[in-house]
Amino acid sequence: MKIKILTLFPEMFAPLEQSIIGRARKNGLIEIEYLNIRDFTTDKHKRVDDYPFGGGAGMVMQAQPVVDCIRAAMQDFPAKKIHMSPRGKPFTQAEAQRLSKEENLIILCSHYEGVDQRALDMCIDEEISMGDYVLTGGELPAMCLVDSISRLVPGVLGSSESFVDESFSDPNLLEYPQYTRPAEFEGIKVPDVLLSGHAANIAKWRREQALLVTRQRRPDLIKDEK
Ligand code: 4F9
Repeated sequence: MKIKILTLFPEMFAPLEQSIIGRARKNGLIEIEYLNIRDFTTDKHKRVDDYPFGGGAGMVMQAQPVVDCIRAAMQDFPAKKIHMSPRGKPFTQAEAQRLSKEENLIILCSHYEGVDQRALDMCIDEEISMGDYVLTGGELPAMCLVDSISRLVPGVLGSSESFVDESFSDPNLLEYPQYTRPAEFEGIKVPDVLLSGHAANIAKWRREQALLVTRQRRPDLIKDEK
């Protein structure tokens, strides 16, 4: 998979060089390229934003550098063009699954005060939100998007990191509690059933725990109990 990220702050993306995504990039499974939107401005002072028509707080990213940057990214690169925005469709694991099947992606990072709407109307296929809160920019949500999509690309996760197959684990439930050695830590013991070696009882316990924690914390995830 190849991803082009369009941003005013390419240095913010250092986390994607670490850990599992960093390894996937070294292995050539994931390719990430950055385009600095400022490099595309025709303004002699390199400005990329201006005051909003109609007044109001904040600055608006101008259409010209954004559109020219997206067009440059699109050269010989047929890709779905995504804008990170609180106005977008809420991101879910199902959306991550869908996008992980794309060969190419272009991700535009902007600032909430906004981008000139004409640039979005002309160039963007989808807007995606990472939650109902406002950030200083779309860079952190873009990193979440890249991370969640990349780990679903075949070969990115090693066998020990392997994601739980959606057909085995219920995507509508939160995870059951996990334990590892020692069997007793500061006087607190691991639940007996997990040490029993009885596979059916362990599966039943885990299912009950997953239901319990989901009912307590995220009842909205359990469709029939809403
Ligand atoms: C984008 C917040 C996606 C949540 C972009 C400011 C954003 C965001 N999800 N906030 N710019």
